[in-house]
Amino acid sequence: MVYHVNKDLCEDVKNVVIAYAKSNVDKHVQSSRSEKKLPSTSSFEIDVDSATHSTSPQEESIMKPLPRDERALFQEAYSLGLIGQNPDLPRAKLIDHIKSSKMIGRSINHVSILLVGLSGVGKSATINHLLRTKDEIAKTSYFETGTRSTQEFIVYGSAPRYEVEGLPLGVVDTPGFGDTDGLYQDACNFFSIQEFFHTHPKLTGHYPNLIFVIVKANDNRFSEFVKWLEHIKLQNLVDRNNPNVVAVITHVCKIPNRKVDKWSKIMETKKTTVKRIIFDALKVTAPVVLLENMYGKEGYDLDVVGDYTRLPNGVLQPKNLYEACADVLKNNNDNLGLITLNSIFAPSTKVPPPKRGHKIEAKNVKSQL
Ligand SMILES: Nc1nc2c(ncn2[C@@H]2O[C@H](COP(=O)(O)OP(=O)(O)OP(=O)(O)O)[C@@H](O)[C@H]2O)c(=O)[nH]1
Ligand SMILES: [Mg+2]
Repeated sequence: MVYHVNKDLCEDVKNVVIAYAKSNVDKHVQSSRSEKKLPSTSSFEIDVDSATHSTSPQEESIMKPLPRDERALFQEAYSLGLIGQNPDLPRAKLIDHIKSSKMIGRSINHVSILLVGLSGVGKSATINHLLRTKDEIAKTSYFETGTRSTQEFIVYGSAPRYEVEGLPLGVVDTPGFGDTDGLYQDACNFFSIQEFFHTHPKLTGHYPNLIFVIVKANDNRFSEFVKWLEHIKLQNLVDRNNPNVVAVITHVCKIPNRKVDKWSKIMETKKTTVKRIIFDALKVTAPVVLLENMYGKEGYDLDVVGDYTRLPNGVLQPKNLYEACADVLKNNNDNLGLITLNSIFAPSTKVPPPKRGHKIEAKNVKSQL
């Protein structure tokens, strides 16, 4: 599906974008406040119920997918005797976890991570890094803007402890903002993100479980960054009551790092700046994670430690990113998000090959000229 923006928008695209988005705010999601029950911890390996990742064939044979909709969720809860009591059955625990995510406006059967940021900051490369895909599943581009659509890549996990399989995690790549094709292209990109969430079969009306705001360590497009954040705010996807934002600084090895102390100091300053800008624009506090996507032999040839690589300050990536995500999900009591993240990214779990999911093309201004 190609989402077209009328040519008249060229007159004053920004105002139209803002007005249109504002008119949709009321229709979109309103989350309820939830009590935060789980303490924040930086250990990624701790599951909501200290879950193990056993995969014995016997356990797998009783596993089922998530309830397909709210009616199915209710029916299952009823059949388990969950209405009015709380038995200690695996699927009953699962339903409790789904309910905790539903309480804060997250989808009951589709966990999602949305990536946003200016053009060329490394959104697509971060997806490839996170999903550890050998092939470049999300197309990256060095010379010109790479991504011209909002495109989801889905991986599926399973959690035998809760007798659930096919737990979907949709990682959503988006076109960048502020590229050389100008304001009209920015508007088309903005609408493709908005349309993606308005038409997604499982995400419509829900907040993404996580939003990665990506910035580049050696980028000084601060005013564009602030503008983009303001646009993102208008999409009504940032949850101020249960903050779902994680900031990611990419290209970190581009900053000279022979003297690690100096590098670490520079990085701390950058982290503080990014945190402040995000807070000012989105009114949420976000953890900030450092990432180098060119970690292999063709790039900075970072030390490999198991499934991870080591940044100049010794921190393992993308473990640092999973841990920041797990903390956010725990703080929000977003337990379906946490089970799903753990089922896919727990140590020694092989990330399954991603499948392409929902997609909304952004009109390519250049190709129309
Ligand atoms: N050195 C270095 N290069 C990176 C990093 N992340 C991405 N790149 C490179 O930067 C270029 C742009 O990366 P992309 O992932 O295409 O950036 P994007 O944000 O998806 O770009 P658009 O889709 O155009 O908005 C590519 O050549 C990547 O290989 C990083 O952490 N370090
Ligand atoms: Mg891209």
